[in-house]
Amino acid sequence: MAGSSESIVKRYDGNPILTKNDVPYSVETVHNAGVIKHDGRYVMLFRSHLRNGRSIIGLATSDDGFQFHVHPEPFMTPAREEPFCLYEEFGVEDPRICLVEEEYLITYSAYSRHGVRVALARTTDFKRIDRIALITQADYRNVVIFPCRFDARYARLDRPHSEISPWSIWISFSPDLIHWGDSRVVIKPQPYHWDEMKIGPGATPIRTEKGWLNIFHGVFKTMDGAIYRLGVALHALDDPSQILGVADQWILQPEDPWEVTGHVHNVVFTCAAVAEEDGSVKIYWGGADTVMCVGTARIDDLIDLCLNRQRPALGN
Ligand code: BMA
Repeated sequence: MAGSSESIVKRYDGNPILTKNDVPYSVETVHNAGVIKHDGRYVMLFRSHLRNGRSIIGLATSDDGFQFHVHPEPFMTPAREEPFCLYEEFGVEDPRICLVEEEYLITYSAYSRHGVRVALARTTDFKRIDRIALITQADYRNVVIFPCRFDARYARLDRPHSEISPWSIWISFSPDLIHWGDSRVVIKPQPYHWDEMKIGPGATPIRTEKGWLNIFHGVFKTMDGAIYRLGVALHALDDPSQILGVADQWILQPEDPWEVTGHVHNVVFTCAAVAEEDGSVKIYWGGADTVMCVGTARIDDLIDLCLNRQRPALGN
């Protein structure tokens, strides 16, 4: 296993892999992208701020997962039809992609004067997109759907906002992708720990022999603002509400200049990781809410951290 947190995720030499200069329409940022393999190519759905401060989602494709080419038109802009129109007025953000039974499900944050909700859309070809439903009420973000059902039910990790507890990772289930419930909290921030302020689901969970790998973000508040880092947890294969381990240490923190400085300083934030056949995983993250970056890790190293260098999932 790798010897230190620095070497757990190896940054790609060509970072940042996508910036606003690569986008053929006018945007101010490129970040927090969902990525998945489709027909042997990598498809990326990335968030961009417009000059009015609101976000849209663009599409880029790649043969190798490192060099992406942006599609000439945005992929998703705020809906014009109800009920989505009312809740996407302030923009669409942070898409996650999951392949479930031959359909790509896309969850994203829908912002409006009524708060932030999570919406669900589907596509089979990344050309035509159909919005399915708004799947949370207000004050939820960061929904990642598992790529299979559990006893016929879909499962997702989600992150409700709370006044009386640091924001935590929950799990919910659904018979039809639209109605969600049977919710329970599964991982909480730890006091005086790198994720003390809040945590949230990041990449779509990855199936491994030992369990579901959940790469999430955690936030620590400092006198100089918040620092967003990435951590990792392992959920039981047959029942993802059971946590097998949460790694005590972070696996990635802002270090490169474009992670430390940008639209929001000191942020690495993930919405995607792609497992490869050679036992590696490509982890994609937004740097400082401004650019897209990628790095690779060994899946076995991440599992080892979860199982052998743990902190409590819920307690102190
Ligand atoms: C979170 C979200 C993310 C963003 C992060 C850092 O609350 O808004 O989209 O990347 O803050 O600014």
